[in-house]
Amino acid sequence: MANYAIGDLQGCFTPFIKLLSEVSFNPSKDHLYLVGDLIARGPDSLGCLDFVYQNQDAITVTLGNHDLHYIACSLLGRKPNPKDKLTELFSSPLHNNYVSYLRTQPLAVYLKSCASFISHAGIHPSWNIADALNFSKLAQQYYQSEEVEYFFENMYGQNDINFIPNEDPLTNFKIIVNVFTRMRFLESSGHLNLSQKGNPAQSHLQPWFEHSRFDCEQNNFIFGHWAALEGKTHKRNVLALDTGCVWGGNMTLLNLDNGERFLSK
Ligand SMILES: [Mn+2]
Repeated sequence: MANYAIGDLQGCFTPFIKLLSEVSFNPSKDHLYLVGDLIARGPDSLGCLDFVYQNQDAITVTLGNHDLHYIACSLLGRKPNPKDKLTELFSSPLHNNYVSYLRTQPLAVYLKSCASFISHAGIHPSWNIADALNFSKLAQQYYQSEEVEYFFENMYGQNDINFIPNEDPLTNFKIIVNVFTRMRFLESSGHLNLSQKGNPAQSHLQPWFEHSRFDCEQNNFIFGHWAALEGKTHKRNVLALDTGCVWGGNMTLLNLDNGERFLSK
């Protein structure tokens, strides 16, 4: 049995399947962790999500911002932005099943066997792993609840405070979603700056993983979301897997058991 992680698919079905065949992925023995953003912008979001849905026993997804947006549009009856290229997904007979399935998936997981924490955008430096997993569970309770529409309706926008838990469930939800699915740079106060997206070399702000807390961590932190990093964090234990396949780059697969990386081309 092997454990693998793959960065953002974003509808790039052909490179996804190519990577799985390169490592002879066997859904009856192996497990695949997808770091999120399975869909949106790329040529075949339906192909990607349907494959994941059909092989769900062998796959765990840590949801990304595009996955949450798809669930939100669906539950709130909103039309997706044409540039996301999700029309086929919305008109699929399995559309509601896909949405229900995604709502069963977490925002973060921890794999004890390879001491690895996985989420779409990363972990806030002020959160330890136990806190982070509790926060992931808390947000999941909200998006699996009867009040799911209320949470998704009000999910967007910068939260004023980063520090949780708060008394207000919606504030907690926004903070957790922003950290796990949208975070890149932090202000010196620890607040998220959600407006900058580029390469850290061109910013005066600090990427979340540059915090000194990660220098003495025994665990690995695996994330996607930030294509401008081109798979590099310059940290031994912080591993960036979004290598911009949808923008003409590669897709990256990581063997979580031995650290070996595979690129789609
Ligand atoms: Mn993302």
